[in-house]
Amino acid sequence: MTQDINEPTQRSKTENIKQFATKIGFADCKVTRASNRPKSEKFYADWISQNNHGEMSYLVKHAPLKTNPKQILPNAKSIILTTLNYYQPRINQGNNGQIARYANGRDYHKVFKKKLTELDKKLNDLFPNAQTRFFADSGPLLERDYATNANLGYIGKNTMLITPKYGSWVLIGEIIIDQELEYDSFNQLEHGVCGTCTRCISVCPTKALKSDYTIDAKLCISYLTIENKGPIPIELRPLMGDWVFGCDLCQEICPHNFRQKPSTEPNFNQAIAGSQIDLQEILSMQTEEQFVARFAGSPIMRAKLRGLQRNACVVAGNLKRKDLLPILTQLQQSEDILIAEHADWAVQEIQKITN
Ligand code: B12
Repeated sequence: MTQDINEPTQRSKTENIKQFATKIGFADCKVTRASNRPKSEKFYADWISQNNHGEMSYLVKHAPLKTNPKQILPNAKSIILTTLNYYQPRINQGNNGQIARYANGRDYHKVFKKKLTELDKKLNDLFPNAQTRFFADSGPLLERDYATNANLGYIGKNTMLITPKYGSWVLIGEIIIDQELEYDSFNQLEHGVCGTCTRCISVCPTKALKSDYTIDAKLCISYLTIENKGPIPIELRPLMGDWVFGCDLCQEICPHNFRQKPSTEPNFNQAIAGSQIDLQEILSMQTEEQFVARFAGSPIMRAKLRGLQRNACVVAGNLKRKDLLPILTQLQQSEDILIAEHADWAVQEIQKITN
């Protein structure tokens, strides 16, 4: 049987998908074979067995799925990987808490969900009855590896996916589909290399980055301020500086990030938390309702009021914010022992210079 010349071929369908993805605001879109197992399968297992994941137990639970899309979609054939540029110039005034750039505006999970839903509809037009599953971040796939397989970028010593157009200031989302597409493959020549550069390793105050492209997540300021729900280890507190939610130091120092371009995605520009946060405002919040009213729709919600206040105490102590002593003294009496203890630590840090 001869193929109908009007029937779009795999190549033109793939091209159509990529064009549509960039039209709806993705920075890039590439495709890898679902059966193309990431090279880091063993690396991931070792990373977990060495307890680099700390208390992120979902990473252990996800281990069998991380490199096995067929366990997510049984007839998985292709993974369509997309990136979104989220870079924002930092507007910091005065001595306050810093927020990582990815968390300045609207939660990227929501932004991806909307865009991936649109892309998914497009896929359904091109392949009626196709089965798909999509994720961004919260899914159980080793996203950076699949993104590398699809040639979206390469992994740097800061463990970030570094892209030719936007450096590492991109987030990743993907759609798994049970259809064959035209595939991209990793081409080192299209990317930079880290070479002998170790700036990210040196800049990390908590020494979370190792020289073998690995991170000890338990030491990463991002983990300490977001994923960690308990006390922040005392010896790490002074090293957190003014980071109250996440950290960008290992990206800011990266020479590949000269490629940064402000994101045109309105949801990222619409600052909910902004790049800097008023510590007095955070420390004075009394109810979860106040917290939700201020941060609804923002990634900050993940820390909850309790986590954010804990972090704000540490930053207040590090910045020696004498003006915050009255509110910190009140928090020393908190019924929540986590808050009381962190407030206590901050008061002692501030009094070290004021006495
Ligand atoms: C758990 C997690 C964290 C943890 C652990 C981070 C880590 N490096 O593993 C913590 C809380 C610390 C964290 C922090 C951040 N995260 Co995070 N995180 C994740 C999550 C959910 C899983 C990552 C994971 O499985 N880690 C385990 C390690 C072993 O796997 P991996 O890092 O993905 O990939 C490794 C292997 O592929 C291997 N590898 C690949 N090639 C090679 C080559 C060689 C030679 C070697 C040896 C290894 C190797 O090295 C990679 C890096 O370790 C992913 C989303 C996802 N579903 O994948 C987001 C994700 C990695 N995070 C992301 C972001 C944005 C961040 C922060 C920048 C947020 C912030 N500003 O605070 C920081 C960056 C800190 C850093 N330098 O990694 C983005 C990264 C985008 C990008 N451009 O790379 C992701 C992909 C989310 C998304 N969908 O966009 N994160």
